[in-house]
Amino acid sequence: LELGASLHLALERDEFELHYQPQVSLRSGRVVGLEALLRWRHPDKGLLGPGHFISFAEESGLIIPIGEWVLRRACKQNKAWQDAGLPPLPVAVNISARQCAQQELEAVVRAALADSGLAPHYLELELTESISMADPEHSVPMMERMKAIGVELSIDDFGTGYSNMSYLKRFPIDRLKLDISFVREITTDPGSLAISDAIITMSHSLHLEVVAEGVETEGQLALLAQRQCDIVQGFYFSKPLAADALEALLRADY
Ligand code: G
Ligand code: G
Ligand code: MN
Ligand code: NA
Repeated sequence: LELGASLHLALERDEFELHYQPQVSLRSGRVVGLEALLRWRHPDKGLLGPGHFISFAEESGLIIPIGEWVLRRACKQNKAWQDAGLPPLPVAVNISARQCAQQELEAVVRAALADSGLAPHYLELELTESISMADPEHSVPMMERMKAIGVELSIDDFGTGYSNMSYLKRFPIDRLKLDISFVREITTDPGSLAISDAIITMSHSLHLEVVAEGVETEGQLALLAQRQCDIVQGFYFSKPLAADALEALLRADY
């Protein structure tokens, strides 16, 4: 089968899964959020990450129905955890450029919230820096419509795009996600530390929280804490986990 046909079938056969990676507050040491990450439970090839199919899905437009599935599943799962008595946490969902460009995104988000019963502030949308900055005349009103629904907004992979910083203050966002490339070298490259430090300071001046991505070592964690980073996410705490494993982790953390 051609990849497009396989992805269609995968949706029909319910072969997609969301895995969840915890985000940990540096202040409290507690889990304060989750990022939902898409996986494909392929009948022959096993569990496939987005690297195997997400760019094709974006180019072919299949990211639209797949992205809708992701939003619905993340909201439904998060509501189920809340109903089961777990501490309520926001779940962050990655939104692709094609979804952002769609007028229907607002209706899709509203429907996912309404059908799941999840309160809007427990859903966060991650928009990449390149999407947000590429066409601010479109992205700013889109973000404002999302904030009017009551969802949280973050800018993903921050620091890698060609940001016009003057737009940042116009974005009605809640947090920035410091790109993994800075975190990876933060203990070895003074430039990466300087940029991370500058992004954290600027974010706080703009009343934004900073989430550091890809934290793998004690050393990275210590530097980020020293520079007042708010939240950390990475293999140091946990890989992205299937829903049942994540639930067990939350029960232990609670
Ligand atoms: O763990 P990881 O391999 O899950 O993710 C790889 C890339 O795929 C990341 O850039 C991530 O943002 C992207 N990605 C993961 N899940 C989704 C999703 O549900 N939708 C979109 N558009 N991108 C995703
Ligand atoms: O682009 P985005 O931030 O949405 O993608 C997150 C990606 O980073 C996923 O592929 C996820 O599996 C991966 N990831 C999460 N934590 C770590 C980490 O500590 N190290 C590395 N190398 N990748 C990570
Ligand atoms: Mn992300
Ligand atoms: Na990222």
